[in-house]
Amino acid sequence: WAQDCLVSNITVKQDFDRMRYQGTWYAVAKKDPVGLFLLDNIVASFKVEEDGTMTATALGRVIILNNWEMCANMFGTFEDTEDPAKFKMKYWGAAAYLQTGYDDHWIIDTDYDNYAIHYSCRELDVDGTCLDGYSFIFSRYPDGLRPEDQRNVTEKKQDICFLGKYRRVAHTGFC
Ligand code: ODT
Repeated sequence: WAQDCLVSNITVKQDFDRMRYQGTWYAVAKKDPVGLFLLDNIVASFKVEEDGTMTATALGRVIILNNWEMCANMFGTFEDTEDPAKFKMKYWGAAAYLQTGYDDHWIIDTDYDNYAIHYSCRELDVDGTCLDGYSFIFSRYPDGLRPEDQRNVTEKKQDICFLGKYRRVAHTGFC
């Protein structure tokens, strides 16, 4: 099987269960998009509202206006699609000078209790591969993935054609 890196061929978590996905997730690695925003100390917290809508908040260290370092307080609401693991994420910041946007938000894989692999392609290339995208590796623990999850996570990084493009996300207590 030769990998074609077509975004349309990327598989996501089967029967994604948003209820079990709720709660705190620590970003332990990130593949940045063009014009990266969240730097490190990134913690996301997911919730399912009473009407079933998935929402999230995220904290992370950012640098705005090229030299002002702060902890960004971000909010997101997730629109459902025909695939339960594929969402459209509308996001904005607590302050007007923070980033806003509307991104794909796919859950590639998760066991709900330990790890999750997120994927977002912002711009498709003419050949159907991803020209500009980002991805978070999340852990339920701030200190990283369990050794027994690492092999699977590496495999999934390869499946989404981002292997070797991640950097570690530090948690120093900044946020
Ligand atoms: O940091 C970047 O370079 C791109 C990512 C910016 C999106 C941040 C929006 C966070 C909105 C609150 C939602 C939290 C859920 C986070 C899960 C995955 C990352 C989007």
